[in-house]
Amino acid sequence: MGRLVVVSNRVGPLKDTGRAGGLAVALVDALTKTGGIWFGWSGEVSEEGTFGQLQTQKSKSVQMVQVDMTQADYDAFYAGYANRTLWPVLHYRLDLADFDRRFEQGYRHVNDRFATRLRPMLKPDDIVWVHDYHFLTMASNLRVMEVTNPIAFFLHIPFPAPEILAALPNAGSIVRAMLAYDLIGFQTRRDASNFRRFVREELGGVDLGDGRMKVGSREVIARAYPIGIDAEAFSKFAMSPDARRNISRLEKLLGGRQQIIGVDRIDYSKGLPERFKAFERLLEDYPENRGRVSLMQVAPPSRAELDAYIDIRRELDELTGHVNGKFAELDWTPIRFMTRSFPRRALAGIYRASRVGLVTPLRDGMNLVAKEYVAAQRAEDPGVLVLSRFAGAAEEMQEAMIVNPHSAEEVAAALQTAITMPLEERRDRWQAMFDRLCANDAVAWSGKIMADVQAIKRNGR
Ligand code: GDG
Repeated sequence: MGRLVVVSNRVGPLKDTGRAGGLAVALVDALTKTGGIWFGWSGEVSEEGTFGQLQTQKSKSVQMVQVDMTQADYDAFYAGYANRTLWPVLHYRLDLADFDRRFEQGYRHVNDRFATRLRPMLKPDDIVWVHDYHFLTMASNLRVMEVTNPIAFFLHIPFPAPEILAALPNAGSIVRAMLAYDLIGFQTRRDASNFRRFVREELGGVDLGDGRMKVGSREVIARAYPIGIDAEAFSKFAMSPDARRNISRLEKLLGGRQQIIGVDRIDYSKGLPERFKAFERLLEDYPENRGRVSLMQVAPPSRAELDAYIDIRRELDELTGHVNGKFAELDWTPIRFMTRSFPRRALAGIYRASRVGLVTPLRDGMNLVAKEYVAAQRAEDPGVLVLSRFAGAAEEMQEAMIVNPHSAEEVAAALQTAITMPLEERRDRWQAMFDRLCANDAVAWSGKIMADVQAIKRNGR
């Protein structure tokens, strides 16, 4: 069996430092099975950029290879096309998208440069697996360089309905370039079917069934492979000494009151202002919760240099002040909004100490927080997950309280149901979700994708 070569914008960590997310854990697991390379951007900007030296680091059979980019690449490819164009469009936010042709040129250039640097590292038997919206067009560059290895792709964020994607200039050309991949994986059945519909309607492709598409002589697989977490490990995190320390600090602070927890990077896709308003509605419509139920929002800043992110941060500060000013009591603060991050074990403890997990993105590829919240609960006394219908996770987690995040009334009513839910119902709902999380964990996820690519390799392309 050949090696695995993973490409993603950011690389690592190779060792589980307790900071690694499920994705890193799953990829390292897949990489160590066959040995291989994990290639991506170093996170550094330099004058040589992608022409500079490759930075390598090895741990057993896995090699991490990173390369810089120039400031111009960073501006056009990363801050530009990836974050100002593709991220909003793929999250259905045409109103926030910036269509600047220099961004698209920079994006195509960086995809080509990364392919050029990867090419000499590839061996004939390798399987290549590229991740996410930063590298939609990379396989087409590799094919021009006569790479015939099987190349798989996984999109971590949503693939929008064709009606939305059609607004992206040159959408047809970008999706056509994606057909150079042999297998294209999506988070949900809906995303995969949106992609296949685009290929049918805009590129004249033919649906062969079972996720297989034919466009001209080219055949690709476009299926859903919902990403999982390392559920068992996360559940153990929640019982670790670090987690327990945080649980007892929180329990002391709460003094028998209940806590709703939200954990999200600050991003407009996560529906944070809507969430704060829904919590305000809970206190308005169900006044018995005043002084008794609080919302804790952990929100590490991300992409803080972009205007849309500065605006949302300001709005959240204002909403927090407004709700707290209106409802706070001597010994109770309704919203605790923390723009910082916690170590993963501490986070697991915070989830476990919270009666409700509130996950209300307006659009989300999957949302791992929903899964982590469930994995961290106590089997004998679990909390309740309130989950947006627009998170990919909703396809697999129907036992959660599924809500429309745009409706403050609906979210407030679901919160009220969650807060007052009898133990038996909480247990039933939790058990079904937890069992599924363990069966479809991160390792199973990468295993399925690898098995399908191996099959392509065996059958010849
Ligand atoms: C993209 C897609 C898809 C958050 N705060 C802290 C912290 N986190 C961790 C969470 C979770 C991760 O960050 C966030 O993952 P999400 O899935 O919720 O969201 P994105 O970052 O937008 O991820 C998403 C995902 O890719 C995977 O395919 O599910 O839809 O948008 O693991 O725990 N971690 C620590 N401290 C924090 O304060 N340590």
